Amino acid sequence: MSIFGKIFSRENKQTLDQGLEKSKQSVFSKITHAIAGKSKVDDEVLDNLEEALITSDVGVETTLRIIERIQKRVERDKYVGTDELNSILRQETASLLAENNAGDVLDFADPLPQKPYVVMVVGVNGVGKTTTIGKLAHLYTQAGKKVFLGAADTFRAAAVEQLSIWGERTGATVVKQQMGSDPASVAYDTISSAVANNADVVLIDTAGRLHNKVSLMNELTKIKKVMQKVVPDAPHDVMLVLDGSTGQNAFEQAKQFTKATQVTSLAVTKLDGTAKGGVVIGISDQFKIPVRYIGLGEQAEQLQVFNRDEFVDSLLGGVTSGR
Ligand SMILES: Nc1nc2c(ncn2[C@@H]2O[C@H](COP(=O)(O)OP(=O)(O)O)[C@@H](O)[C@H]2O)c(=O)[nH]1
Ligand SMILES: [Mg+2]
Repeated sequence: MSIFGKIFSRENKQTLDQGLEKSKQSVFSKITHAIAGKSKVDDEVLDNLEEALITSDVGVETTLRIIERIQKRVERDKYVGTDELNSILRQETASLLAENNAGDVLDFADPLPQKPYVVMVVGVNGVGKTTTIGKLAHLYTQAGKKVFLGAADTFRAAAVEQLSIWGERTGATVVKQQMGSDPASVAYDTISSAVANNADVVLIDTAGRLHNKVSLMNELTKIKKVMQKVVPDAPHDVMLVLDGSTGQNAFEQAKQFTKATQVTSLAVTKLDGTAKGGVVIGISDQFKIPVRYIGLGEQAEQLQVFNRDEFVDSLLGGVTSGR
């Protein structure tokens, strides 16, 4: 079954709308300002819209791409009223994201491509890695999957403890060693144990130290190599977690990590309580890596599969006229 039918229930849309409320308000007022007193979309309106998007954390390059698309439509259609601008903006933004296949995801209940399906979760300290893993454990166990979690962030005792709590809460099995042990060894234990127990999904938590690119690269490479002794094509997904509330800083982290390791998916957290939600559009466009999940709160149910159309609708919806 497609996720559109199942995952995007009305409750999900509500969670998304509520989570993006601040971002939406901020974008809304900027766009309203951009078209104030204008009935026709002209160069001045487009300049103002450009500024509105850039200051909404969409990012310069992505903003320019969106504006260019709108400009083409305006040229083609000759007269475009500002009352149509919002729907054009939504259409063009959604189709820009579609080019990267962002938002094409599986249902949690669907069979996974490999068994066990191994996900290594990376990102700097505090972005929400452990929380996202806990939420995923919840969603997968709810869908009937057997989940193993690897506590490979061994640098802080609290990190192992935090993952154990998510294990208790969700029924996922947590594999851990004492604090300070070798992360690669924890990853090895987790995968061995997952294979022996016929698990469906393995989520490996890692420490988010970004002191320098070389040491980060070495550490992640070592963890990967050790995993491959048990499951030769593991990890099947390297998921980078980014804190959306840091706006442009999240861009920077994505740049650093994609240089250090091959990132295959993204999760953007903490979109609730920030006005910087536009960053998801820029990140999704610029890195050509699918944004798979978004975090809209601390609760397990507040992690969502990223759906570009719903996201664009929630973030940019509702502005109809400047007159
Ligand atoms: N509001 C909100 N808080 C979040 C979200 N994701 C994580 N957090 C909080 O961010 C803090 C750091 O998260 P944690 O998972 O420990 O980050 P880690 O160091 O990357 O593992 C915790 O207090 C989490 O509850 C989210 O989507 N929304
Ligand atoms: Mg953690």
